Parts: sequence; structure tokens; C-alpha cells
Amino acid sequence: MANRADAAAASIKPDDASALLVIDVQNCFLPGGSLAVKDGEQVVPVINRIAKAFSNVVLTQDWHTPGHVSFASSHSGKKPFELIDLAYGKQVLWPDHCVQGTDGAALSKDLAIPQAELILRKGFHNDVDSYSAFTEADGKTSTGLAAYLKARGIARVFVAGLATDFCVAWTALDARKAGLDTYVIEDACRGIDTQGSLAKAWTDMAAAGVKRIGSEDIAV
Ligand code: VGL
Ligand code: ZN
Repeated sequence: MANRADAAAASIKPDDASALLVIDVQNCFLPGGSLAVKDGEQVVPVINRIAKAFSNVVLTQDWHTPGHVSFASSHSGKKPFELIDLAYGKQVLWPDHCVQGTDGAALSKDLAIPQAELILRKGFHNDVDSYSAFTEADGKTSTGLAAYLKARGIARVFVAGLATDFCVAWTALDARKAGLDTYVIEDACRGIDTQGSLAKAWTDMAAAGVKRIGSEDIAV
């Protein structure tokens, strides 16, 4: 496929130094959810299939306080998908989503990755968003994921899930900053695509050396 790493089918064999990062496959981002990503449910069978090839799997959960700063409802007169300036920079405002402990914040019941060892929650500070699984949107508060992966001997991460242009892309970019060999599995992700965000995400990821592959490139 155009733009993808020039790899023959099923040429990548995940090893013990590889981890699959499954980003935010949560009810709010799936059909019927408050921030449903178009065709988001289609990533689930793809992720379940490739996950069989990984001994190291990390699942993430967007995990916001009620009244979180990223919610349009927390800012009077603002609507979802508008942009505001916060202390740490620009913030897209979202419909309320993934509130701690709610059914919307639960991982999809259709995910079948029993060997996953870590569920990492992010975005739990009321005044700071966190698209990335590594570093919050203030650009400095660490989630601890880089240290965890390093301690486990992980050198290579494969990123899948929702949404391509936000949590997947920011996670992949921070993985590069952490010195990890980073792959995004395109057909195991779906995007929100607001104000050109999807094209920009792929451009930024390519510039950072993120490798764009398809699930068929992974030997399962
Ligand atoms: C996400 C918008 C807001 C994501 C999370 O998982 O990509 N997007 N919160
Ligand atoms: Zn969120």
C-alpha cells in the first residue's frame, strides 16, 4: 500500500523486545459512544488477530474526571471540536467521554487479549489532557510508560487502536522520543479527522520516523 513501509507480507515477526500498544478501544469511541470514531469497531478483530503474535501487550484507557478540562461542557459557550488556549497550549474540546468508572470508559468487551499485562490509564488529571500514553499534554508529566517498557527490555512498539490522529499519533510520536522503534498498524486504527487532523498526524509521524504498516505485514 502507498506510504507504507516497503515490507513483504507477514515479514515482521514480533519478538520478546516488541510490545503491542492497544490505544483506547473503549465504549465511548465505539458505535453508540459519546465520541464514536467512524468504523471504530472494525479495529477490534484486527487487533485481536495480531495480538496473538505478541507476548507483551499494553492496553490504554482514556480516564477523565467528570468536568475534565478537555470537555466542551466545562467551558461556558464552547462546543465540541472547538479549539481553546490552555496554559499548556491549544486544546481541542470534546464531548464528555471516558469518565472514570463509567461504562463508556470500559474497554470493549470484544477485545480478546487475555495475556495483556498492563492497563495504563491516562488523562486523569482534571486540568491536563493526555492523548499520549507516555507524556501528558503539558509536555512534561510522565505516565511512567517509557520507564516500564525500558525496564522490560522493550525496544520496539507497535501501536493500534483509536483514534489514529489523536491518541495513536501522540503515543507513536512520544515512543519515537523515547528512542523506540515505532510502527503504526494502519488498518488496526481509525481516525476522528477534524480540521485536517488525520493527514497532519500521518505527516508528523512520517517526519518522526514512525513506520506505517498494515496488519498483513505482521507474522502471526
Ligand atoms: C482521544 C480525543 C479525546 C483518543 C481521547 O483516544 O484518540 N481523542 N480523547
Ligand atoms: Zn479524552
